[in-house]
Amino acid sequence: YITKENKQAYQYLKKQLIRLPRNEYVKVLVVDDSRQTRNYISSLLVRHKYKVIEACDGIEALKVLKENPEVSVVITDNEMPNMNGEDLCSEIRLQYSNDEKAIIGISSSNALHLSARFIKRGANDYLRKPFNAEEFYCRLSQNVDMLEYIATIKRQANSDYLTGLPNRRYFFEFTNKSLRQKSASNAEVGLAMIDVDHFKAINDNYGHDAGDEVLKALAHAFDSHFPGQLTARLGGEEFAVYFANDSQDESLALLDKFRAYLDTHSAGLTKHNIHFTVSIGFCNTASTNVDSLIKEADIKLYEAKHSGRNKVIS
Ligand code: GH3
Ligand code: MG
Ligand code: MG
Ligand code: MG
Ligand code: MG
Repeated sequence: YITKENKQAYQYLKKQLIRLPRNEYVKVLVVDDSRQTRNYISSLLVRHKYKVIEACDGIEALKVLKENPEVSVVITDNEMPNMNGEDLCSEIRLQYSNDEKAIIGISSSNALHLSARFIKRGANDYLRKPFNAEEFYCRLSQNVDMLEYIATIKRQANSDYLTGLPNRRYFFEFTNKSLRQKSASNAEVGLAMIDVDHFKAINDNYGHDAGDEVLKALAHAFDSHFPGQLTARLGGEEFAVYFANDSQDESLALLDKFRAYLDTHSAGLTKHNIHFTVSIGFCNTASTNVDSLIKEADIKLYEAKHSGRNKVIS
């Protein structure tokens, strides 16, 4: 169904060379039982630098999605053997949310309300065949924009603006989910509370900006010292590390190495050569509730503070 109109649109686009570099990161799954239609849609996508993968029916599409988790858009026909497009939408929505994958239904059927049916089953958009290539590009691009907006908002909602670390909200959601999963196996987890020593004095002596710089340097140091753990800024100059896969000895060794590293290297981490240290409280139990873990780690942190600071207490 390469219409004259489509051909004209092709020529137009060729001249315009509308190319969005981000398309190169977007992988689209094209689902249609007609090889000719698949080839046509794929050629439109490739022309705009999208990555493309194909499937000939709903069953194969689900398999392809499982094997290619990076696919973010599914463009699907409705009438296909084994599993049609509407059923495919429902199946996709059982497994993937709207913010992970966009679905665009495409059909030449005259069936009443097919567009509404597609959307009710979880599609984000619908195009009637034969379609205009430019409309196709616009709608696809809008759906990709939407996925990107959601990803940006999610990233911002879950991270701390100053340090870029996961924030309190993310930390609680992640650890509570992890603890629920672990409670079945009664596995032990560890939690450390890390607090900068005499941070108020740093602000007072060097200014608030220098204090911010210390917090950023500290967050940066987490990356190399806790590569397999979740680290977060819970607020102020208070940070947490969640150990889901380490023994108590391993966790304590990492924490004390971190503490010692800051004691000897922290001055070199900031512009103003500010030497700073941290106190750490650690607990390790089979709790199912992150609040109780934090409470326990906080008690240990308090002990670390009151017995001289710059130490790890468990
Ligand atoms: P301690 O060793 O007992 O932990 O003493 P401290 O001075 O570190 O603790 P305190 O709780 O008295 O002071 C924490 C200070 O952290 C107070 C607050 O103004 C400052 N603070 C909180 N958030 C920020 C921030 O984002 N940037 C800066 N620069 N300072 C912050
Ligand atoms: Mg078909
Ligand atoms: Mg304090
Ligand atoms: Mg402090
Ligand atoms: Mg504090």
